[in-house]
Amino acid sequence: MSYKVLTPEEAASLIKHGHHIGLSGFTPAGTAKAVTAALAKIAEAEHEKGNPFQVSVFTGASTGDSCDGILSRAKAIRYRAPYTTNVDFRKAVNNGEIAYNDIHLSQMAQEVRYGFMGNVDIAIIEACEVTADGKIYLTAAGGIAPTICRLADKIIVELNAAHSKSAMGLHDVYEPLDPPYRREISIFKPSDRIGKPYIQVDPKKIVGVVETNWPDEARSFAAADPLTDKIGQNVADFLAADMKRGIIPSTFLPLQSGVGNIANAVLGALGRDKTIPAFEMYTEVIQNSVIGLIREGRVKFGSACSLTVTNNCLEGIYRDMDFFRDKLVLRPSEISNSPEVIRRLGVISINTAIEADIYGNVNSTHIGGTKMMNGIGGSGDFTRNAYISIFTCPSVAKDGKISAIVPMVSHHDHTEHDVNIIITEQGVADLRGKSPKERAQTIIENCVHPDYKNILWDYLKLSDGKAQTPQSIRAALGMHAELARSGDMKNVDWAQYK
Ligand code: 0RQ
Repeated sequence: MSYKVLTPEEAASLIKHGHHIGLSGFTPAGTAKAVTAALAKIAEAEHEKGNPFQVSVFTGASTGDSCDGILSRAKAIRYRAPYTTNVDFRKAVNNGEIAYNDIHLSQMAQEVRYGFMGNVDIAIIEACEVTADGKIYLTAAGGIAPTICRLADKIIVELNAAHSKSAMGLHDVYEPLDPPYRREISIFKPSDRIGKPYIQVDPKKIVGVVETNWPDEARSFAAADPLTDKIGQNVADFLAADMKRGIIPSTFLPLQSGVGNIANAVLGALGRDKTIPAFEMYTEVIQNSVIGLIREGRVKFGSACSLTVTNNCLEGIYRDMDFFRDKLVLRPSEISNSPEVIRRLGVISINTAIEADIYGNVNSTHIGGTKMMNGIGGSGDFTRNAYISIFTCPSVAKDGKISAIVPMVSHHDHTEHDVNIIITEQGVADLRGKSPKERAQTIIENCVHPDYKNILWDYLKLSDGKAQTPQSIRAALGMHAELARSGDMKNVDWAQYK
């Protein structure tokens, strides 16, 4: 080893109050773990002494508990961007303790490069190999690692033996030039490679290597249930029908799918539907279901930013790398989520909504309009630029007390201009080519739970309809107000708004 070997504690002691730290990883995959866990202990010790100790965290997407969880509980994060899924982080954000900047994942690296968030003091990069001449081989994710390695004053490498060296070669590392010199990103099919399999850094910037053996902290997903299966089947039926009538070419188009139980079930259903030919993925996250479909030959190629899979599944990929080598590529998030490439390839996007409104606007991030759930992630990158953009969700939440379809979303992430299809277990609303009034009819008819259909038809009657987008401005959030008042949206009484 030509670099200084540090303990996690020694490495963490290089990080000072007020520093901006940049982390490898995208979802819990490939994220630095040991140094952030040690940093939390330093923060706690400083807080006990009455000293301030907080850092800003720049990363690719969510991380694992050893980063967002431990640092949030230690009150060691001042600012963080982008997407996160950690429960303790969420609590701290919703208590107003952390400044959270929820930006599109494709924009994270470039906004750091543009200087929007300040400098990067220290990068902490998980690697499966680092060479004496400064080649860093990443593990299970691309994230923003190339950019933060280039910008950071110092780099700490977490050399993690839990990731096999067979991950070397999985990555295609490419960082675009900044405007006004940016050129096209020359990806014309999901399997195209345009970069190098490693990040090249100046070896003098690597201040130390921390040797670990710490598996990724990816969650496992709940098994599909009748509800998620029905949503998945509705998606598969819809896509098969669109292919049959020639809207989707017979070769099919690359798919993007979000994370979570519904996304996993949707992919399961697509894999089973043999009227859909074997397809490719141009996506940000590859979950267990996709790996199974690659093994079965149903998915021909997977381009992503991360392997967000269970550790068993990841070990299987590493073991069978000879099989997977020409079927997978991992890219930095600004490439996996590049609007330019998504538009060019004609990606079909499938993401999950928290709520949608009768006109097709979607809220993916906020509960009740104010409390952060996870973040927008890459859903906006894909939705805005997709060939067909799909949102899925169960028609009701919390034992039916909440309708996922409401008159007006309580927070806007994806607008009516970008959302093509909404799918619940009830059915499919195809919004393409429709006016707002036509969209309201098809969404209520096809996607709304029977308990809420009449409530939404009655809402529409509050307006005389003489508008492009009929709304009763006083009543538009009436179902949310009723939920806050009585705990059940079904109790809404439109009479008070007449
Ligand atoms: O609550 O956790 O208390 O049970 O929200 O909902 O149905 O379990 O669905 O796990 O797939 O998450 C949108 C959050 C869905 C996720 C979201 C409650 C519900 C439950 C979770 P509990 P489910 P999922 C890829 C692309 C945004 C970013 C994105 C997400 C909890 O998919 O973060 O797509 N997406 N990125 O009960 C109140 C409602 C509710 C509600 C659901 N209307 N009101 N609570 N819930 N609807 C990711 C990356 O970019 C890396």
